[in-house]
Amino acid sequence: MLVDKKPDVCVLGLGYIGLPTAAVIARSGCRVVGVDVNQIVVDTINRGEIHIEEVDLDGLVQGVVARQMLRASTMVEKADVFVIAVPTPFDDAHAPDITYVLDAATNIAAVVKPGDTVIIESTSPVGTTDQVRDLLAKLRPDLKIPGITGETPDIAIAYCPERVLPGRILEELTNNDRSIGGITPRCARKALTFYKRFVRGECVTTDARSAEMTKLVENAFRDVNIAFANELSIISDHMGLDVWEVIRLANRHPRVNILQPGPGVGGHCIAVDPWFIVHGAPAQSPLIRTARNVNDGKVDHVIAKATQMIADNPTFKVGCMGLAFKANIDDFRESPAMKVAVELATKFGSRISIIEPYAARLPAEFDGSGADLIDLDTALLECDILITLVDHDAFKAIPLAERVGKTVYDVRGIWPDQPRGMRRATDRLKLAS
Ligand code: SAJ
Repeated sequence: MLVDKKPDVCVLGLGYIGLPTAAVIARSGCRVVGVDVNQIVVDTINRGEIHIEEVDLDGLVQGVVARQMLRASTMVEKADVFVIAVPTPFDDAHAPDITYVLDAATNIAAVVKPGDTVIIESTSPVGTTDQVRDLLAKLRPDLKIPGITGETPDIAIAYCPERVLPGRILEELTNNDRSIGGITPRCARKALTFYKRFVRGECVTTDARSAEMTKLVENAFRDVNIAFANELSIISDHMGLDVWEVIRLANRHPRVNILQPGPGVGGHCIAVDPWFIVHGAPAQSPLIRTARNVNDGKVDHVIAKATQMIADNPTFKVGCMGLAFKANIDDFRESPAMKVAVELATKFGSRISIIEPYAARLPAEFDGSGADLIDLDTALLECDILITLVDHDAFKAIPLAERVGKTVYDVRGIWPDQPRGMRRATDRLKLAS
């Protein structure tokens, strides 16, 4: 009879990826201990509560904690499988910092035993899994390490990036395909067996370096494509064209699918990961570097255009619509919409109102600016200029009848029926005067 002992699992890092991952693994029937350096996070989870917002995560964590399948700790504990899901930030020169991954590996080295599998999920520069292997080999000379020993290794080491979309994490964690890169094919096979327990999508094995690069490439691909859309919007402004009309028509071509321009690229992944490629191969990556610069530059373009519009209409009250880094979420960190709104609030003070259904109060960045937070009804009553910085569903649902007479800078293109852009808005103003 085939004996299927469910592995005990230790997940290191209980953030936006680590906590949902730990909870989904626990739901599959494995006992999981989640590890985080933050005592408050650990206490919160042990109460069956969560410290981040994600659809359906609260109920799942509550359930697996209540059934004692998941608990949190500040200390790494013995387990059969270790999953590293800690942050990998970059420094001012855009160089990746894998200190947290190496710290996690150091803690694992203290408890890892023959038969265990160590998996890195953190987005990492190519070569990180090799570095973790070398560190484990140094710290645990008693173990036969894959890629170093000529015999059957004692442990397996693999890289398996997450690719979930915030707002759909639980669904995508289960249903998305996964790339699993082993230090050796045996390592990949061991990690594959583990992921098959809770992933319904296809799990495809490869080597560790290819898996590391795959993750970076996915986000760089999206960044380059968004940069194309953002550059088109700047060109269209210069040429007096409506970029949304141009994209709408171009996308009717069967092999053209242009993404949506916006105020720039936010979040913690797409604006970061391409730099890991550029840092690894600077001379070979001019396109990826330029795309990053185009997307970062789009924020300045939006600020300049909005500033002009507000300065040209000194009596108009302005509504900045949205602060989140993308639609229908409450995450304002690394958000281009925030950058634009804060800059306009600093320049124009109490003429600026913020509309953000996902905010209970204005973030501290607005302190002292004079700007206020108002609800949608008030904005539609009081604001003469509306600047759409986020494509929240609540904003998209505003009918033209409620926008009539407003001057609109539709940065996100959410109101296709509105005469768009400064050119038309200004024309309309001239006609009205
Ligand atoms: N954006 C645009 N125009 C578009 C699409 C997006 O301006 O047409 C902007 C968004 O408003 C946002 C930013 O790009 O500011 C990023 O949003 P996103 O929805 O494209 O991606 P994220 O950051 O939420 O998640 C990405 C995803 N990667 C890809 O789609 C290739 C996700 O699958 C990854 O797991 C995640 O990064 C990650 O953790 O790496």
